[in-house]
Amino acid sequence: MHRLSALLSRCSAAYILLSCLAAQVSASYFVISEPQNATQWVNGNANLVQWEKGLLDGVYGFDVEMARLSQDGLMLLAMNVPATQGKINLYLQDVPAGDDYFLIFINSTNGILHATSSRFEIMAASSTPTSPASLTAAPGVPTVTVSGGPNPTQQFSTTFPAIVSHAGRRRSIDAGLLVGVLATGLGVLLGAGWTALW
Ligand SMILES: *[C@@H]1O[C@H](CO)[C@@H](O)[C@H](O)[C@H]1NC(C)=O
Ligand SMILES: CC(=O)N[C@H]1CO[C@H](CO)[C@@H](O)[C@@H]1O
Repeated sequence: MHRLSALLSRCSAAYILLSCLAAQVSASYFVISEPQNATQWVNGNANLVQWEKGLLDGVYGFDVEMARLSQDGLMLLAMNVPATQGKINLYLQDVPAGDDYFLIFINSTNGILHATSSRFEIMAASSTPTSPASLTAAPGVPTVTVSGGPNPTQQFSTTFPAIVSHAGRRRSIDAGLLVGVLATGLGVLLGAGWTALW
């Protein structure tokens, strides 16, 4: 966790900076059960991501990001993943091989971190995994395509539809934000007028 916060605090993209400022770790039960430490993913394949979480924690969805321990930068993989889904597949394309990858489940809007995975390995296309336990892609769940390495200017590869259960809350937050923005704008206008008078 310490390493992650160090990593996040070093990141520079404005959007990530916002997450860094607000970063908080949610306290509820939330475990990424796949990939595990021994998991080896191979480029050119769909690979399974699976999670378990508390039912009553009020988390209906999250954003999936991937990072490396040895490098700065995040890969933004999927936004608004429905929590009840339980699993998604990641299809890898030209992702640099390395044994220091981990997944981050976060709400990148408010910066609340839900879970991080164990460290796992990504292998070059057509490599043969040596670990016996690597699970194959699950049928009937969405597959998100991931290409390339960390890139600070990239957007989320896939965005799922907005999570409906939060619609009411989001509207009220937006209203609050709007009032704040209007008030700030008014303040700036008043300030400008004041300066002009003098
Ligand atoms: C992230 O948090 C915001 C604000 O609390 C909320 O409106 C949004 O639905 C959350 N994102 C997901 C994917 O649940
Ligand atoms: C907890 C953990 O990360 N254990 C091991 C996972 O695998 C790497 C090598 O791939 C080991 O260095 C870690 O000790």
